[in-house]
Amino acid sequence: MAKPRSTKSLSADLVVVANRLPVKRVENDNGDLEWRTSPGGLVASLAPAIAEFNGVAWLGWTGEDTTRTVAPFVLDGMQLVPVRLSEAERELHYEGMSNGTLWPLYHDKVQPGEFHRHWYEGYRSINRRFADAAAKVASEGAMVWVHDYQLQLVPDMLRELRPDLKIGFFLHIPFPSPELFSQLPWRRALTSGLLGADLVGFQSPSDANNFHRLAIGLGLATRTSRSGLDVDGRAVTVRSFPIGIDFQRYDEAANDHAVTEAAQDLRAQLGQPHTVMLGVDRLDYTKGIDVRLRAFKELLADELLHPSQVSMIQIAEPSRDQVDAYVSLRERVERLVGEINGDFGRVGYPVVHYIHRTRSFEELLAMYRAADVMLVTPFRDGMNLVAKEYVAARVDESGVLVLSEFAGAAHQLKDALLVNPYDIDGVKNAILRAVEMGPDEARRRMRAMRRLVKKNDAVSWAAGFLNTLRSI
Ligand code: ADQ
Repeated sequence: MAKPRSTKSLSADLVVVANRLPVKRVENDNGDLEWRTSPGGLVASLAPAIAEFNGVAWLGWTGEDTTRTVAPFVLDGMQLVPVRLSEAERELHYEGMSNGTLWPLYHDKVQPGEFHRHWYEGYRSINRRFADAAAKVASEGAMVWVHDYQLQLVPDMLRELRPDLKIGFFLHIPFPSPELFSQLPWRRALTSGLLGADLVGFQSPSDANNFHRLAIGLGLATRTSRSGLDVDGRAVTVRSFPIGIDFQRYDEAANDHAVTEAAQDLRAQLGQPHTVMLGVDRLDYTKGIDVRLRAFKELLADELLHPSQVSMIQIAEPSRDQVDAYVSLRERVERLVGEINGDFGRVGYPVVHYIHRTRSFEELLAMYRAADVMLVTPFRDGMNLVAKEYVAARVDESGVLVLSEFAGAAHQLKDALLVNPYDIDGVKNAILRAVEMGPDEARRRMRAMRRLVKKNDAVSWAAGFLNTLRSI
């Protein structure tokens, strides 16, 4: 890992603007703190593209309370430009407007959101700070790629400052129907914010279509084609770019001897012969963790599944645990886990193994490899990378994926068993089908999904977006 050094003059042909920088400050062997890039994720997908540009800069928050400005630095060939964000600013911009207003609204109001004018003001001022910073770093005619719901005002703000730039925006979460979006008091400002981009990208065609319809409905754009808009004489392209994962990294690591052994150990600990079901999610109310637990509980109560033949592992990554809705979800999930084990477990043999912690890449892989059935049941999800990670990790082409039809991944992974997470009986039937599926059918389905996840990987996603932006 390259040692960070300060940048002298900042000027980049590609500027990535995201809420977070892809780095963490960690202690090195000498006991000093140094920045390290997080493996995987957006950075990995951009790696091949970086070579094509004359300087790449990434703007974002460091993850630390920075009331003072941290100087830009170079790491792994990228200029990293920290944007300062105090605790109080984060409360308005991130916890408030982003996660208290936009997150629930964009996920079809699975939980009611809150609309507060002071949150919006905080959101706007932080978006302004990001736009100002991007305007300073971008070279003449550069491409700027803005990411996600925390920064929707940036494209238009940046266009005003720097009309020479090519601006792209990608939304990682779903985009709601115009009818739902129109509840937002700031609907025009946010829509105009996005229309400042030359290219607005979404996870699925239905998200893109929702935005296309909204912009026309609000009278902020006119239709030029199915994916084209005219905004005051300027062309804006609206398209879907389903995000992918680094297939090769998962595929290779899943074949690793240590991972294979860890998966075998895990299965041995659970008792044999046995069907292992798995859920891996951030502990978020959009992910439908409670749905699959309820379905599992009913299947055990109906004696359609037997506790000596099946067990479930649920890994729930701690997330946004300052927010009331997340606290009550955690209580609900943990009560259900307790009820299932209370009703159906034996001493030393719980039926649900629940882990509320972050797990390492290798540990997750071992679980993916150990699981016969993967349960991905969100009420709404932009894509859901876990579904794709499971497929990439199934190197022996076995295993069955049960997938919500309301995850973006369902547009691509048609060979999963698709379910409506609001229909408990439907989820129960799919789980039973998955448990009982013969190896030939499972292999045929998994093989087709692996081909798809491999072909549409993270690198091809980033290249697809950047090439489209370059060409318009
Ligand atoms: P998320 O809502 O965070 O992402 P997801 O796409 O499933 O959802 O990604 C979660 C990531 O966290 C996966 O890579 C997974 O392996 C990891 N993870 C989950 N639990 C973990 C644990 N306990 N320990 C360690 N790692 C864990 C948002 C959108 C999604 C969209 C992505 C990418 O909400 O819809 O797919 O961005 O665009």
